[in-house]
Amino acid sequence: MNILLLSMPDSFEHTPTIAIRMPNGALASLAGNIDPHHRVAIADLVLAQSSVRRTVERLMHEIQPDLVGLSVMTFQRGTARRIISLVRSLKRDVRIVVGGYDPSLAPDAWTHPDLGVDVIIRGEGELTFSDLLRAFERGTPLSDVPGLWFRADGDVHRTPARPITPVEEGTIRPPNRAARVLSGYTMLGRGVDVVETSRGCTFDCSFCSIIEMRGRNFHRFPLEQVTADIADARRRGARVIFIVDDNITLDVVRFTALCRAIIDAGLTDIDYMVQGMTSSIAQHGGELAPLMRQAGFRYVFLGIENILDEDLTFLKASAKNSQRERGRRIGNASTTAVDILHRHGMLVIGGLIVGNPDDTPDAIDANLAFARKYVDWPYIQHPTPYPGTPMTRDFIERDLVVNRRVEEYDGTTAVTRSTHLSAEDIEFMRWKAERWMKLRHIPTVLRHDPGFVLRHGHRMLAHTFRGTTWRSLVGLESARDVFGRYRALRAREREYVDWPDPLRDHDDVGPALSGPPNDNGRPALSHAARPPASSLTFVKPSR
Ligand code: B12
Ligand code: SF4
Repeated sequence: MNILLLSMPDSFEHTPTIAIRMPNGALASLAGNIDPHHRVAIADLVLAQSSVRRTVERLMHEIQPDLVGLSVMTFQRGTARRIISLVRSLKRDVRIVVGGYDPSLAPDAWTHPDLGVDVIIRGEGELTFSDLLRAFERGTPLSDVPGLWFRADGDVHRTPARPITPVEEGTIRPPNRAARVLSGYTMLGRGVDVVETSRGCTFDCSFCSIIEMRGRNFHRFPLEQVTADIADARRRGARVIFIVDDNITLDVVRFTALCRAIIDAGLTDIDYMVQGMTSSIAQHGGELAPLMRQAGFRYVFLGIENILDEDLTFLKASAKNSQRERGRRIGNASTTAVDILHRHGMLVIGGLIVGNPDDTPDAIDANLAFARKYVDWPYIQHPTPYPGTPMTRDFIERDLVVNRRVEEYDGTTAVTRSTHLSAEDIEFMRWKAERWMKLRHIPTVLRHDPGFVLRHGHRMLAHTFRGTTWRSLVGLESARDVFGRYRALRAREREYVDWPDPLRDHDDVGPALSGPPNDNGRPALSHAARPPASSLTFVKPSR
């Protein structure tokens, strides 16, 4: 079969395409795990952000796909709908398959007949996608493939969930990067790629989608497979690698072994980026951090989440941010973790969440002050009610969700209010403070990538300070005026595809809280069109 796999062009405030254009790791992994006779092409549309329609039209013409697969996050839902409609207009009989976080956690947002999706793949995709292609080729019933919702005979059918894959057994083959047909993956001008070394997490932070997506579990890829994968990315030009594991710091012994394996394999000329828990770094950093640095780790994204205990309790993120002595919690681990990483020459991307239900201006200010003082690059977000997370239910129950347009659920648009502050005020506070924190990081980037900063520094600054004018610089306009302009620009940026949304005229497009349950039995929260529940049937495999 001819297969075209697409990731969406939508990016968000903290990953502007001028500085960061990373490949979607899921698509290469899917491509590496289908039968070898298929002809597969991967197009990360973030590489063609200003020419999405033209690029899709060209690829459809060149590849003549029998099947198009799309990987979609919740804030990319609207773009995905337009792309599906465009693809269908170019080839009526093409099969459309969607997967990733949004289709998995809000499948009911993907079943409207006018949308044209044939199959929704839920959760881990490799084995399900491979089985699906076999079923299409052999003409066997899709009801035999676990992990699907599919359309047949005018109805949407759901098959049983597929169990999580034990990746340590070599069941998942390495990604197929050769299938990528667009080029230009860069991070501050250097070639960038993504690598997975483990999957899953055993924590249950209330804002995170991972638990709803795959339950609480942790699986490790064999280290030889990981170093071979890094070497493959390197051979193809990557000089920066983002390790996309959900929580690599769950198993510090194995993380240490990974650093040693990278060093032994001579793969230390790469800048690695990774996300980690403050508690693990604070507790084990003494041994881990020097090895990380030796292996080439440069940026560590720390999930600090919040520095106030009440907020951490709400986010259910206290345990992963606790500093302990003899098993007893003695405080927040953030400053210790930051300090250890800094002492070993690494830079901290500070992940914080402000605008929680009971946040006051002082609570937000305390977090912003912390970020100003301790982190090198702020990655501050607002609590966002993604489908299926426990936090989403909390916000709804307290009637704090003020914006149901999921296209704006990008993490830096405040879509919920607190009991003390409006969503707009929360976003304004973050936006105003964060721009200056980002500016402060430029000299560090200049030292590491002088050519890039000299060529593109002005565009990075223009992006960070968009909305600013000479009038605002000399004080003739207020920060609120600039913020208003920034928000208008941001709204325009969300129009990535010059093609109508096939569901724009449907009056049943709206909040749908009580959609059909997810695989784990909880209701999905999706803010989009869905068919009447009566048209959904649960099928048992014929075997
Ligand atoms: C790495 C990562 C990033 C990287 C992206 C690197 C890249 N280009 O891939 C960075 C840091 C840049 C990033 C940014 C953002 N991210 Co992010 N990110 C992740 C993370 C940690 C891992 C994703 C990953 O690569 N996993 C490995 C791959 C192999 O697995 P996978 O993506 O799940 O794909 C599997 C299945 O989903 C499925 N599948 C996926 N696509 C498809 C497509 C088809 C056709 C099929 C059949 C199957 C299929 O099969 C795959 C293989 O098993 C997740 C999860 C987490 N724990 O936090 C969040 C996560 C995906 N991000 C999320 C979000 C929201 C964002 C941001 C908007 C910022 C934010 N608010 O958090 C931005 C937006 C990025 C942008 N486009 O501008 C959310 C998505 C929630 C949702 N419901 O949409 C997650 C789940 C985190 C969370 N908040 O809970 N992210
Ligand atoms: S520790 Fe990280 S990956 Fe695990 S549930 Fe919390 S936010 Fe998600």
